[in-house]
Amino acid sequence: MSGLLGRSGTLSSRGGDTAALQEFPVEAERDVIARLVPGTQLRDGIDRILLAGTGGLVVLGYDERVERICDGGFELDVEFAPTRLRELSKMDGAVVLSTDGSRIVRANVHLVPDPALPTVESGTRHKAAERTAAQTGYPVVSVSASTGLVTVYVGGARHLVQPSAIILTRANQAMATLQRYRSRLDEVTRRLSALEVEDLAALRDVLTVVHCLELMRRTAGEIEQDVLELGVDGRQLALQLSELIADTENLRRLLVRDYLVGEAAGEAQVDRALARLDALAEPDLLELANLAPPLGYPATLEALDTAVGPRGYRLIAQIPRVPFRRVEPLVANFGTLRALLEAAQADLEDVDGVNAQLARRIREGLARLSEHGYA
Ligand code: 3AT
Ligand code: 3AT
Ligand code: MN
Repeated sequence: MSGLLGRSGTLSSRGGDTAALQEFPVEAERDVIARLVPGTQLRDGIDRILLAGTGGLVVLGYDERVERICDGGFELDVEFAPTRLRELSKMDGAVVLSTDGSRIVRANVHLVPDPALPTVESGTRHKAAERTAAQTGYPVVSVSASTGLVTVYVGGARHLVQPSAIILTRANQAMATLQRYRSRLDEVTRRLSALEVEDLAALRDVLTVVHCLELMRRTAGEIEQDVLELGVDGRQLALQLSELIADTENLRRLLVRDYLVGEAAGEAQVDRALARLDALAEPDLLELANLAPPLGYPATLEALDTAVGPRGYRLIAQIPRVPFRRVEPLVANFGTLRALLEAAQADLEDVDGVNAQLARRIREGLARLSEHGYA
């Protein structure tokens, strides 16, 4: 499924008979959106059409398929420029760009796509745009003179190209939510660490952290989509986002590696568990118990009270100057955080690749963890 679907219904895929269209060069929606973001020449041209209020119809590609449905107008073949696009859009009909977008090939064209192709639109401009996109596989942009809405049609889907101000309002709200999740994540993670060294953790405490991570992941995904659509207007947002979610992907993996039921998990098993967490729908996240099955526990309230102990990946990885490649053999050797905490320096040195200096560092780190809750 496309990542663009589902969000506020702006991009909706239609079913229907698209089998005959498979051979056409349908661009991925993401790529099409990227061609239209603020900062691009094409977007500049569209914004100018909006200012002029004339409306517009722009076909983003030209080959024999497009040529066949072009009626009249005139051939130009000039370099693309935002101002030219605006001037040419003052005329009736469509403007056709070369497939790479660098040239304006034709203008004042009447598009005559197959009228049998289904369309949800009612205006003639929008009908023509939707059908032309479906028939040729090239994206088609319509700028509505009456509503000021900009729509891009791609294959059987369409997407509303919204002004940055509207997207930013939405994105900033999501960012505030993400910030709240972040503070909560830091809080519940600290709590889990403290419980882990005391050997007092229950599945509930682990899932509370996982839950927070899943909420963050979904919110971050929405913001990422907005960042994509904002182009140059989204730089600030992108920085904020990457700062907030910096280590969360890593944390997710470490938690799964620490707690997945059964033998110490390999990468493939971890990926599978993470995919199962990903697959949980938003309403599933309302019940903590629903997060238990991906880790191998039943989705029951009683299961939440199960006493659990980590293998130790997450906490050992927190100890400064312990290379991550040493964490693996350490955990493999001792099996649990409990055993690692109880290990003497000499026991640690017995592990492959752990010399006296590293063993001391680990011992000291574990001691700090036990005493202060941080490494
Ligand atoms: P004006 O002189 O601008 O009124 P025009 O021949 O320049 O007429 P336009 O392309 O500006 O025509 O289209 C004006 C409207 O006419 C747009 C659309 O609602 C209607 N229209 C044009 N072609 C058709 C058609 N084939 N079927 C139904 N309505 C059409
Ligand atoms: P607006 O929202 O009014 O801009 P619409 O979908 O209601 O768009 P209209 O019937 O009002 O469309 O037509 C507006 C203009 O769109 C008229 C003409 O310049 C252009 N247009 C309509 N159909 C075609 C077509 N098949 N090919 C090229 N241009 C077209
Ligand atoms: Mn109209």
